[in-house]
Amino acid sequence: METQGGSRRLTRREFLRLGGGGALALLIGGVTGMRALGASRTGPTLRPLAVEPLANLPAPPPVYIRLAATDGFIQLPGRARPLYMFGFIQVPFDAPISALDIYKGNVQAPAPIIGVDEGADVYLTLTNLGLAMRPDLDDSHTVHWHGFPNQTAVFDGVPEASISVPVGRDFPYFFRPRRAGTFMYHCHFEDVEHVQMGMTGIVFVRPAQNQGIGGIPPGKYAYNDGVPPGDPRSTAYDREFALLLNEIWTKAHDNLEAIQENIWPDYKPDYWVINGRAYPDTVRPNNDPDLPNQPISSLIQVNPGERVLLRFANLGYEQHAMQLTGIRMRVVGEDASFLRGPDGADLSYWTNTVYIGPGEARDVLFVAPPFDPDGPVYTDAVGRYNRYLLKNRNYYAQTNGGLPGLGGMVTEVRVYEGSPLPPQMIPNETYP
Ligand SMILES: [Cu+2]
Repeated sequence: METQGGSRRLTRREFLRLGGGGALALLIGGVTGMRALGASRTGPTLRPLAVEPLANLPAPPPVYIRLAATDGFIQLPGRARPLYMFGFIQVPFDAPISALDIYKGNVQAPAPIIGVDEGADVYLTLTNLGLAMRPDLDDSHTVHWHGFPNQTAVFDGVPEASISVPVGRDFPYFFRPRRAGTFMYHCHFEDVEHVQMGMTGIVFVRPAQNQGIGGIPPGKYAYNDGVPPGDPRSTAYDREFALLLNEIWTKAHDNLEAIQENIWPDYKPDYWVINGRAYPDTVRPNNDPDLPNQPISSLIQVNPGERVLLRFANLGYEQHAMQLTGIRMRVVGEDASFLRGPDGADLSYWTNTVYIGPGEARDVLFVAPPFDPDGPVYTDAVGRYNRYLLKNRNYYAQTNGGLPGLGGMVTEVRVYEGSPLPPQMIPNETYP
């Protein structure tokens, strides 16, 4: 073992061992089903508690992602007509633009979840397919990786400061994530409109520590915490769920569909969604056939005693207060910043309500309680479970278009009897 400048070089044996157990860059969703991009990783290091760039390490293999920008429709409970959206959808990386017509007008909401490894070279090509419903709107689009620290202007996706992608063209963005945590991405072209219309997604960065360093075993960690999983300061987890919060002002969407001017200062949302779905659709499984353009579930299915990471991001225009009734949550990261002081002090905190402003993210851990056979018990295809609601504590956000009954920004944590669930293979995995 050698240590150089705070990072550690690997022996050849360690290098090979780590390369064989590579972490994954994962995407979920797409109207055709779950997708995963593999990227084996060879460059881990134990990081000091403060943020520091990877150094003197072999580069991990690059990751290639291509997103197409277009429009389409989603379903909302209690609303008779589908809702018009803009958005992104994952498409084949090497296909010519002329082969992508099948995706035009077939957008997904929200955009795919993107998970990449710290230090990986990420190539993200954005292709603008144009809008099927509004061919008169020849809007450009961009990808802005919100909160990402090491960007250059040309890859930042702010059109006024760099470039944007016109209809029928590609642009290759390049990122090298240097910091673990939960970020988000969105179009920055006419951003008030395009963000509200659905060009939003979660991107998160897995820490180098996942490969196992020193006394810390390989595993899943939210941050480079520098402590073994049994330590109370650990950020180790068994399952992770990316939860993108948005409100929807349906009038704006209807106006855009009907070629009407929209007055944005009148913003008055009437739906509140997690991963593009309103309750009870939030608890339907991934790739539910009744929600072909909203493939990402928010259902949190867990075994008793498991450690769960919630990756919250808010790309609405309101602050949201997400409450998990009956289970304490520990906030370990805010806006992709690990809550640990420069002297190593643990700055994480316990709460039952996580407050998240627009453009903000939170990394939150909880431990699933034991199954309680005497509590209210429900049954689904997996088995018997206790149910804990994860919900926006504001009553106005628990409705679907003002209709009676529980709806909106609400989902469920299901803790099953026994431990019937297999290890999680992808974020937000569901077991229908
Ligand atoms: Cu856009």
